[in-house]
Amino acid sequence: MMHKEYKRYLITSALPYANGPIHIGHLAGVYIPADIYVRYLRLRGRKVCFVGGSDEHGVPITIKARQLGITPQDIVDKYHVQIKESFSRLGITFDIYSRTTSKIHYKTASDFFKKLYNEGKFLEKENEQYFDPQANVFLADRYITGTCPRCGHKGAYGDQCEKCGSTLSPEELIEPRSSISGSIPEKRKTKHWYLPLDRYESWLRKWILEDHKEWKPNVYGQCKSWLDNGLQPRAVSRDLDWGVPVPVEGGEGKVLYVWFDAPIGYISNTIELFPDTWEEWWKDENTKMVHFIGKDNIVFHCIVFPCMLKAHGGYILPENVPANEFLNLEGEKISTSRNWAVWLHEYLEELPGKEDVLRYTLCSTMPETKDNDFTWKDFQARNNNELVAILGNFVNRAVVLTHKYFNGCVPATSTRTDYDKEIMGLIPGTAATLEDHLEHYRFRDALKEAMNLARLGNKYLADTEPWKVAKTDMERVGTILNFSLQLCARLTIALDPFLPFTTEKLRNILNIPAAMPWKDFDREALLQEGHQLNQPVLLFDKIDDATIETQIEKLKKTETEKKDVATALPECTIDNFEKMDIRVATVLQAERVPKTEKLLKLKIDTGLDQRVIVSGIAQYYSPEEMTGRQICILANLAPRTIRGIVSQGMILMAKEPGGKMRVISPEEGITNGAIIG
Ligand code: B3M
Ligand code: ZN
Repeated sequence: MMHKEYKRYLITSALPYANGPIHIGHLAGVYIPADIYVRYLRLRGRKVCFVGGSDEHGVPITIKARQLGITPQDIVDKYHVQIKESFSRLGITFDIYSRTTSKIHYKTASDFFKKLYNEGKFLEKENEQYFDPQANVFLADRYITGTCPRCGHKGAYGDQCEKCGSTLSPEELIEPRSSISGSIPEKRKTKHWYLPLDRYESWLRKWILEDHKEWKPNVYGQCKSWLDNGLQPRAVSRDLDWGVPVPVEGGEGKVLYVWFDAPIGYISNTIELFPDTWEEWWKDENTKMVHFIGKDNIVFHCIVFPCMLKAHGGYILPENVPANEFLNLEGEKISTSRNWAVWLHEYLEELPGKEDVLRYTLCSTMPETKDNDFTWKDFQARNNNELVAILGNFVNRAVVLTHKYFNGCVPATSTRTDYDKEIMGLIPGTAATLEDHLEHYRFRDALKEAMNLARLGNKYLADTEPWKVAKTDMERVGTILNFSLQLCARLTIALDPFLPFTTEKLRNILNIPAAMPWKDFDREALLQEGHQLNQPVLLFDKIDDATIETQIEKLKKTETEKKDVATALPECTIDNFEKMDIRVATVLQAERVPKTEKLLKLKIDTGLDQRVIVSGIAQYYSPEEMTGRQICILANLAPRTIRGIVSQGMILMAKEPGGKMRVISPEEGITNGAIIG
């Protein structure tokens, strides 16, 4: 297929929410492929703008802020900086990495909305929504908690139960409560603006299903199924106080829906980068726009955002949306809440200098057509058996031998054997194959093809054995090494999009001052005869078992710790707390309750009285250990009869991960009856 030649390439990668760090799933899904692609385009001399940035709105950010008692701005400030820095350390070469809380973005998103509003492109609808009468705010679904109608879990959210995984609507929750004030939410009328996607359906059908049959099957398939199911108008505003304010009459107290403003962030960030020329990037048909995203963002980039652009008018549409599937970790879904993830910022600290090993592994296992799995063992094997044993080994042998026999100068070639010709004959096809893979977003195949050059070099050295030939025929050795060094130089081009740190090292070893352009790929003599090489350094080190074990242990450990920590309860009020009479007491006597394994009968002094509490701690404490000890009790818990004994109150205990119960002991010498609160 012929490719249209474009004047410029606008490449976007999903704007990550700035409420947590980046993990390997994000990288393999979005940022590694996008970066490989833009590096390749730049090598080809194309004019490229690679846009990234933080998505700083959305309800999860406000919830996290509330939980931590800080502002949403505090959260996004922290993570924006962390994410931006970790990307740059991994060599992700954005031309701009800005944020959706920037002034320019507020103006751009606001103007975009106003234009659609003024031109009557929205529907206005009033509906009923849950409202918190005490906090005086409408409640996003996430802010309503209650009992899951499916599994009975008490802390289910208005949009989802995290225990059983069901998608819910707030109406389904049993005993819904506002997690802001704890009060019972009530229904109130509220007005919102909707983008009538249904009106764009036939246009979308043609644009995607007919004109973009070349999109990846996973992307095309998802779009088709959305379209076949029929599109509905989508609300583009929310009752929230964190976001871009709705800039029209009646918009007070409302903000743009995060998925309305976030993709406009691509535009805002381009404006920030090119205040004068941004329009040529967004409005000229000679720009090729490509969105790199994960599969959960397909509908927004293939359906919603294109409809927004179409409704606005004047904008180009994406030429492709090469979404990836998901990356799993050690056979399980990556989960940020369970901490089942490899975090980029931690990786960079713990495995310094191994940026390209991560890039290599994630590209090799990229979930291009289906979900894929990252394992630490595979990471180790790819490093040791491929990067070290193939690439590193080949380069090292070629350079070390050149130093040994030719003082580090590229030797002259003489007669080529038939074998030489056979091997060299394999090279000219590589550039074209690589291009074909890269132009079609097949990054795994492309990397394999580039690595095949190193494989070829290794095989060539093993077959020709210059170290043996050196005893008899130095001219022949020169020919072998010249060819090998040309191959090393070619690797600096072929691998540059994938392993930029390594190709830089390699260029230093080969004494190539600047990156060679893609068009040099097929040139036979990339290095001139007599060219002086620098001293070799190893491109890669072996990764030992201990390093891998440490990572696996860390993963397992954080996961068990996290898994057993009870999930947070919905917010409560001081009133809820003040109803509880919690005070310090002393155990006067303790004995086992006969015929039970778990129960101790404790006689205690509460300062108010002496009373009996039966407690299920016999597995953890002997009567002797408890006697004389100060403890904390809930004194006004309604009495219960346990094994015929009336228990008046409850001892406060901490339940360790794993279930072990520990008594909470106050500091020594506190008066019995002292109130805790
Ligand atoms: N922040 C969703 C995500 O990280 C969202 C992407 C926005 S791209 C405009 O999955
Ligand atoms: Zn449930």
